[in-house]
Amino acid sequence: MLNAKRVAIIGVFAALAFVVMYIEIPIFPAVNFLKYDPSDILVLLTAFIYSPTVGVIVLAIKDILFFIFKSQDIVGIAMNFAAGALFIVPAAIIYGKKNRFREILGYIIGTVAATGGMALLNMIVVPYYWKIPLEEVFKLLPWIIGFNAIKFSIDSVINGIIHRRVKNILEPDEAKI
Ligand code: RBF
Repeated sequence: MLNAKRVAIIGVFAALAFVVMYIEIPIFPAVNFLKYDPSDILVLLTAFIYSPTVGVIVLAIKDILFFIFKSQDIVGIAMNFAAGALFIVPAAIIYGKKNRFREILGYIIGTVAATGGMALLNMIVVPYYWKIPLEEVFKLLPWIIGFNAIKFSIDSVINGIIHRRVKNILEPDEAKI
């Protein structure tokens, strides 16, 4: 259910995620257009505590703000959104506010979905974006896969450590698991 408190919290999380997205760390020099930032942890928190739909809304607000105020790169933002959605939607659905096992399974399936899905998407997008032949993009594939696997593994571990505590603070009446 969406009450005024929840709408306010969702707005704060979207704003925080937008600011956190300014931390842009390229993990591998070979694919320095892929930049790690921890903002999807805030998105995943809202998806876990509220719902996958709320998570997608927070992800979209974060990306729209970042597009307007920082990057102005529609391809980069679309890829960030696609990666985030491929990760948080399966993770939050599988978790389903159930138990630790479902939560960990959610992280694993989410990370695999985002890593596999983004490998495919990059094969389609990168040849146009960098105007390089597909053979060249194939050489980047291990780095692209590695980047996404690392990015979403970090997000999973941090979310796994903090999500119950954050839930206890935000929704003390409902926080059981
Ligand atoms: N972000 C990801 O999390 N995974 C990706 O596979 C991914 N592929 C991208 C491919 C291209 C061509 C671009 C321009 C960006 C991509 N991004 C990806 C987003 C990037 O890491 C960064 O978040 C955005 O560019 C915003 O700075």
